[in-house]
Amino acid sequence: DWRMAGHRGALIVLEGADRAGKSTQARRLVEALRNQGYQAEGMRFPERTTEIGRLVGSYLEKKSNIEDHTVHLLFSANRWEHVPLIKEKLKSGITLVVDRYAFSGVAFTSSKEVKGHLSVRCRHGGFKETELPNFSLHWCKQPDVGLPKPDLVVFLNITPEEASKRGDYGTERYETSDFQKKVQKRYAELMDDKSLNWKVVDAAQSMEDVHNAIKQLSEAIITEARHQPVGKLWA
Ligand code: NYM
Ligand code: MG
Repeated sequence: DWRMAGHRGALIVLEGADRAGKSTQARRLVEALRNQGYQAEGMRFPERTTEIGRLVGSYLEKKSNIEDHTVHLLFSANRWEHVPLIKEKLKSGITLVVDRYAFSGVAFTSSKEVKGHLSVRCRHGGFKETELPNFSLHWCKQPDVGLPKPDLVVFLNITPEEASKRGDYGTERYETSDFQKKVQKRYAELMDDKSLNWKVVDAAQSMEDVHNAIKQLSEAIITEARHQPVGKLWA
C-alpha cells in the first residue's frame, strides 16, 4: 500500500492563540489519520520533558525568571534538539502532527515589551528617556531559520472574545487576553509570508467541523509532500 512504503511523511503544524483547540485537534487528527491507514504521530512544542524543556516549563509556570532573549533561544533550542528525530520519522514515512512550532516562538516573543529604557541625546542638548524597541519579527525568526519546513501550517483562528468564552485562561505566563490580542496580530503578520503553506481554519466552528476541515487539508498534503524533499524554514 502506498501509505506504508517508500515515501516520506508530511510535516503538519497546528498554530493559533491559546484556547483555539490545537491540542485536542492534534490528537484527533493523529487518530483519524491512523484509522485511514497512514502512519502518524503527534509532537508538541515546547516539549517539556528534555533538560531544555524543563527550563522552559519552569519559566512558563513562573517558577523561574529567564531573560527574554535567552528564553526565546531556549524555545528554539528545544525545537532544534528534536530535528534529528523529526527527520528520521519523516524519512521513515511517518506523518508528524506538531502542536506549535517556530511560529509560536516568533508570535509570543515579538509580543513582549522590552523592559528598560534607552537614553538618547536631544537636538538641543540634554537627554531623553525612550522605551527600547520591541523584538522585531526579523530578530525572532533567526534562531529557527533552517528548521524542517512544515508542508502545511494550519492556523486555528479564534477571536480573543470567542477564546475567553471557553473558560478562563490558565495561570501560566502569557495567558492574559491583552497579551493574546498582540499574539494574534503577530500571527497575522507571519501569515503574509506566501512561501509557507498557511491554511486558516475557523476554530469557532464545532469541534467536528474543525476536525473535518483539518483532516481534509492534511490528507491532501500527505499525497503532495510524499515525492518532495523536506524544505528549510525561512531559508
Ligand atoms: N510558546 C511556545 C512560546 O512562547 N514560544 C515557543 O516557541 C513555543 C513553542 O508557550 N502560551 C508559548 C506559547 C504558550 C506556552 O504552550 C505553552 P502550550 O501549548 O500551552 O504547552
Ligand atoms: Mg497552554
